Amino acid sequence: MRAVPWGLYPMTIVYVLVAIALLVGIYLLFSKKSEAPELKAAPPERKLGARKEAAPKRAEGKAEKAAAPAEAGTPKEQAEAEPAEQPSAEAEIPIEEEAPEEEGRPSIEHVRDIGSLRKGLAKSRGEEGFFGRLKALFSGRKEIGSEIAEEIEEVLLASDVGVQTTETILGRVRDELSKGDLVDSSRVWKALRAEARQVLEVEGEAGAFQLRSKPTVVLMVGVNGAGKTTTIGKLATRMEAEGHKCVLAAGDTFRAAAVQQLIVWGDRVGCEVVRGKDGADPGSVIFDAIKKAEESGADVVLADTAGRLHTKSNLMAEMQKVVRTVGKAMDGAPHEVLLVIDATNGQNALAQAKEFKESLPLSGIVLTKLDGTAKGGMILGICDTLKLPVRFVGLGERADDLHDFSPVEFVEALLGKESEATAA
Ligand SMILES: Nc1nc2c(ncn2[C@@H]2O[C@H](COP(=O)(O)OP(=O)(O)OP(=O)(O)O)[C@@H](O)[C@H]2O)c(=O)[nH]1
Ligand SMILES: [Mg+2]
Repeated sequence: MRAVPWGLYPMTIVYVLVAIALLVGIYLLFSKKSEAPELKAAPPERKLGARKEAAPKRAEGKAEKAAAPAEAGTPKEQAEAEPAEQPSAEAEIPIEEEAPEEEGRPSIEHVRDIGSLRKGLAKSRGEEGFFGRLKALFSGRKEIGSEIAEEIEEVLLASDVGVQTTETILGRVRDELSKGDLVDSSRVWKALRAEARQVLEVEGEAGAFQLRSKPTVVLMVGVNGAGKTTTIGKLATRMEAEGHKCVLAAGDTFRAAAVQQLIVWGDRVGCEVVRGKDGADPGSVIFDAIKKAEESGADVVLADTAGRLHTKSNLMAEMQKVVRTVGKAMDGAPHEVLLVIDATNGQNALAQAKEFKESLPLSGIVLTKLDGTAKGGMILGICDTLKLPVRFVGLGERADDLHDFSPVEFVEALLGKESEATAA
């Protein structure tokens, strides 16, 4: 074996080191570039956040404080909450082609939102749930025949969608099926989704309300246990974090515990709670809250009401009286009357909702506890029957478990793309 000249060893080492340094440099350059777009992504605009730029400095401190109730969960809750910070693989599915063009590309926040919506709808998306059962009908079938209409009907009815709404939705599906003996299953699935979206696009202002007056007076109504007080707490948390000053009105004067529950939320969020004596007239408590909000320059009054009365008087008559009194406190108030419906109550909830709609000037629905039901499809029946827009959906008990409702996003989260891949 020939010996290598002694002088060549140092040169070889130098060449190798230079090559390694070059490779490391190129790697660092490329990894920096790929991070850049994420840092530039702008936060989404929200109706309630419209005045965010003008928010006073105190909002920053409040934002941290307001976030506290969400973080103060059990270790299990905290562990579950952490992944929400990072978009999951599932959450990366963008709003697909059905989104109206003017909405443009969803921002990173937006996509994440669908991920958390989907997470909240886990029961409905599970095997035994609304979406899971529908998905199973299409699974592994590239082409399907007219028999699927009956199978879809069965799932819709079992999910409390209601007879009439089920028929409406099936109309378009049947049109698609009538195009041949065997039809491309993805076309049928698309027809189903499109119809679901149409049912949810009720006339009126969907999603979060505008702060159209100072203060904007929001009345929360609904049967006992529906989630009125909790929704007020969630809304106050969010609005204070966005820099909007809230006043809470303890209009459920029939139960001391109800007032206490609102005070706890007020303390957590850091906003004033106006209360009356036990058994006080609820209208007068809300009247006082509006006056206080006017004096202090608050942006919004969130008024709680009773869901059940101990007296013999009728709840609807009492609520009508409250609406009249609120109108006397401020012209144009209440600006929003939101009916809170418990999604786990099924057809029963629908019957109660009809009664509220007949008696009160409702401006929208808050559908709570969607996380607790496998029958997420019931939202279709609610919208179709009441013809009222859904403004928010509740997907848990924590302060940040309230989502602005958007028909496009909701259909994506409930009947999302994942399923089309199976159907195709
Ligand atoms: N899982 C889940 N629970 C919720 C949601 N919203 C409210 N809750 C729970 O439902 C229960 C009743 O909520 P409340 O806010 O007290 O209901 P309410 O309408 O004010 O009831 P009354 O004051 O009795 O009329 C509470 O235990 C809440 O934590 C939700 O979106 N998901
Ligand atoms: Mg309550």
